[in-house]
Amino acid sequence: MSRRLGRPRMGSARPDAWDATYPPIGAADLPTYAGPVAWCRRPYVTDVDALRARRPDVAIMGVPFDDRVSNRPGARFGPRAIREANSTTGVHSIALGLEPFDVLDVVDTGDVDIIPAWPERAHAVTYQRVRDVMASGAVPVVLGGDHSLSWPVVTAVAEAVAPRRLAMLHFDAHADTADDESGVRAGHGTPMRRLVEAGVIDGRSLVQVGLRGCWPPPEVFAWMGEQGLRWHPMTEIEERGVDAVVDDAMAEATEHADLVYLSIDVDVVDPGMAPGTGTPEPGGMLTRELLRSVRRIASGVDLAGLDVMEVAPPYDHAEVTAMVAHRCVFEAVSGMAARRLARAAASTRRRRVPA
Ligand SMILES: [Mn+2]
Repeated sequence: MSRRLGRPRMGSARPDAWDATYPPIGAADLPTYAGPVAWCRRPYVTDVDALRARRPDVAIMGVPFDDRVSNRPGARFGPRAIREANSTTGVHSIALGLEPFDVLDVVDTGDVDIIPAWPERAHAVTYQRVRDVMASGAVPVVLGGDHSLSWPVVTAVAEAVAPRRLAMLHFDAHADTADDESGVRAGHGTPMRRLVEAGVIDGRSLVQVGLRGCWPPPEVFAWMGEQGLRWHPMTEIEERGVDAVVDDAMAEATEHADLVYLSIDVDVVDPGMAPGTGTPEPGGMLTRELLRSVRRIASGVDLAGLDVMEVAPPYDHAEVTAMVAHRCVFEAVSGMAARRLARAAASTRRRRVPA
């Protein structure tokens, strides 16, 4: 730790020593509960021109929006809670043995300018903001917000990376492939249907992990099968273990695509470990299984973007769900850093091979 605590000057003129000089501690060394709220205390860069000039590797953005939920609202409070759910100034990934911010320039681009109760506007401005941020060359990381946002977000990412083909790895208790929810076609249970229908994601390149409970019904599974979707229910993780399932999911996602988008609905984690979400479903992944999976995916495939959705702080306890989401992003960024380092090492080795 680089922290140098100030020491008062000796020989103070005052008995209380309040004239002592303490060197300022600096924003980076403030405790995590003080100072501005940015993800992992990264620089806060919201201006599009400044982003283009800086060309960061990764851009965090919040979308405080939950007008499209079907059950309990509250995910609009997710982005701020996720940013705050960090009680360490440490930035060392013990799992990967690296400091990601030494490898990648990661900035927090703030929140999309949502107006409550205007969902059509929210989806439009979110789509536009992702396009603007990606023009800087950064990989977008979206803190939700309800899962309906993945429709505009992933559409923007797919358009920005075209003609490279985008796959999606989708961790969720629910498939989010409803045609509509009581007539609503842009709800938080429908985004994956819209993305496949529009051809944004080829059905064969949409791979789901963690499905359980009671939804979707057989006719929706039938549609998913017709589109070529692959899914790995929670029972398969119980039987085969999470690493084997995630290995298969990565192979399936990259079979017909060049880049992967990772979408995480925090309700994939068991509500005992992540209660702060709108549509909880008992019997989910362990936190450590999800964090491990995110780390392996980010270091194992080329990520074009990711989101962590459905964190609803009003139902949370002791910030546990927000901490899961915060760490999902840290594991993803650390995995991307590991992949960058591995690539650099491999190209150095290739250059050393004599001709
Ligand atoms: Mn979802």
